[in-house]
Amino acid sequence: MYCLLCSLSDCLGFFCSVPMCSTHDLLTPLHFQELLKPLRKMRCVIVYIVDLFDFHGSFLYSIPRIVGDNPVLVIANKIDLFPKDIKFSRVQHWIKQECRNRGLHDITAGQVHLVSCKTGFGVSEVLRRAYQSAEDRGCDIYVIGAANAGKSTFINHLLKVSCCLLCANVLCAATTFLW
Ligand SMILES: Nc1nc2c(ncn2[C@@H]2O[C@H](COP(=O)(O)OP(=O)(O)O)[C@@H](O)[C@H]2O)c(=O)[nH]1
Ligand SMILES: [Mg+2]
Repeated sequence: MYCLLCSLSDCLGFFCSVPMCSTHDLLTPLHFQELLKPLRKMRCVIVYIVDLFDFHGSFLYSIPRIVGDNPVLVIANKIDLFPKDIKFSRVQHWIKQECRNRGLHDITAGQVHLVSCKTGFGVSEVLRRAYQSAEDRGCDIYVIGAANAGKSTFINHLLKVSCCLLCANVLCAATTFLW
């Protein structure tokens, strides 16, 4: 792997000293792989986030081994960075094919969601599908993805929506009070 900073520093004639990954015990790729190992044996629904703007860079090549036989919903995130007239079905088809080529053989275009976790575009549909699948299987949902794919933004959006729903319920309860 070759980082952007390395390629720039090559051109500019200085040495890039940014390490490709941390050497801290809790931040090594091996540690993360160990953390994810139990997932393949668990009954769960996987929401797998990839960065659409850096699809191959953010694709986890170990994903087929991580998910096992569990159902996977693919979130192709950061669609807001693409032109507005982009043809969704073609992008979905391309992602489906790329996922299949990388070992997620059962992925269908319907399991690929073009989303912007930043603006919230497409998030409610993917949530509805994930909740439904988790309810049917009676299991939890796990959100996984490479660094910078958008996991935190997705979960923050989720929390914001949940808070709004909670407020809406309180408001509804308040307005339907008899006194
Ligand atoms: N344009 C755009 N940027 C996003 C989106 N989702 C996340 N980001 C940005 O991508 C970067 C990494 O996001 P983050 O949620 O921290 O990724 P994580 O490492 O997977 O938790 C941050 O700068 C986010 O603001 C999105 O839908 N659109
Ligand atoms: Mg994060």
